[in-house]
Amino acid sequence: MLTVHHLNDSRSQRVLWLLEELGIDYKIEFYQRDAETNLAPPALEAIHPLGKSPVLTDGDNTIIESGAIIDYILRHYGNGRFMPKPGTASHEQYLMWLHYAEGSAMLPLMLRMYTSRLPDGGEALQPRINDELNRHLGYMNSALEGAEWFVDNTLTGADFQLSFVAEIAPLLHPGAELPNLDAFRARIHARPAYKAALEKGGVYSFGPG
Ligand SMILES: N[C@@H](CCC(=O)N[C@@H](CS)C(=O)NCC(=O)O)C(=O)O
Repeated sequence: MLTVHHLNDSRSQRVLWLLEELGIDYKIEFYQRDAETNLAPPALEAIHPLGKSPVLTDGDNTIIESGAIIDYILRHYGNGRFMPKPGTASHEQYLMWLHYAEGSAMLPLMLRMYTSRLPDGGEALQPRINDELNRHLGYMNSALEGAEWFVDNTLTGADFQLSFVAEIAPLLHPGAELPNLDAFRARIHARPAYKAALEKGGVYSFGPG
């Protein structure tokens, strides 16, 4: 049985959304962030030493990294859905965006989150972080020009992975003009499977307002 080790208010929400879209059986093991530190509880370290969420367990397989988890689910349980055919140029684009989300787009967002907790708000670093946020979020916004989804204008695993970037961007880079990214987020939030995933996953502060 597929089991998602799910932390409230976290990247694992997008994995639940994917599983709801696929309509396959899965189980959720719930973990709560510490009210003071916001960190995951030590119980998650018993599943994987990093103690981060999401973790997917499936028989003998324990998989971390949401991009790898999405890809694993699609390869093993997707029946061809949400993934361009391997060997095609579209598949290369799917892999590129799947890696891009955590490999590049999340970095300036995380820098903004952590530096803003410094006593002076990390003032000296903010211009550089702003440039990077504009560069990456602007890149995503232009990739969506005239398209609803990132690859072939068809919903793929890349969109599930990029959904978290689109969800936290307005909180960490407010006021940026990103109309296509805003529409992407709204499109995701309107999907019945997304709403079902929200109900199953519990507290998630980055969903529809
Ligand atoms: N790149 C990883 C990031 C995993 C990660 O940092 N997860 C956060 C939740 S969004 C977490 O578990 N935070 C709790 C902690 O660090 O204790 C992924 O995409 O799965």
